[in-house]
Amino acid sequence: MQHFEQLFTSFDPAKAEIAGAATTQRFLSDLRGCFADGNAYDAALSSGNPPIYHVASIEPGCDSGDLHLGIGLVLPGRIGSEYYMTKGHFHSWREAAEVYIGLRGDGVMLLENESNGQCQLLPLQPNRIVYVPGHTAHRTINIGAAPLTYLGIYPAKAGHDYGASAARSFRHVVIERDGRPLMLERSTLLL
Ligand code: PAN
Ligand code: ZN
Repeated sequence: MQHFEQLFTSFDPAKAEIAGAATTQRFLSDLRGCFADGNAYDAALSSGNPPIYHVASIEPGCDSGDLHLGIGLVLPGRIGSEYYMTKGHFHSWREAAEVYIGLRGDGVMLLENESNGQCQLLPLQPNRIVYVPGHTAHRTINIGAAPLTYLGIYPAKAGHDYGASAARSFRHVVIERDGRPLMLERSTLLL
């Protein structure tokens, strides 16, 4: 059953706001276990609990052919040398793919395939499209100095799985090194 008022709407690409949409705000405390440097995380949290990102979602229907969409904004910043990022997830319905479109700022998407562990780091920037295949954990990372905003479109029945496999154990981390992003295997980090 579709909600007519959600079939036509407008959005603010700079603020990542959609008229009338429900918005989820994530703070640093919501990302416990995501950042590789636990000491840097605890230190940052002890001096405050800053917002890290938010997502405004439109969910017009939930039949098997329906689509949902979300506009996200990840603030600029780092915990230790690791950039601010989303929790990241698999879709609960693993086959569900997703299309991301960059709107503002300078970001990357970290993709990790569930079955073979293969990982990719793809640019997420204005006028760029990232196709996230099914069975792929995905995380959005702001590598710039300004807010990163993007639009994501996915099957209504995708669902979000934030379990240990996605949120806590992405095998790779993206850190800032000499002013540039660098992807490293988590297991090689000496902290
Ligand atoms: C996006 C994400 C959004 C926030 O709309 O939900 O970027 O990231 P987390 O869900 O990992 O907190 C999406 O991929 N939806 O499926
Ligand atoms: Zn998704």
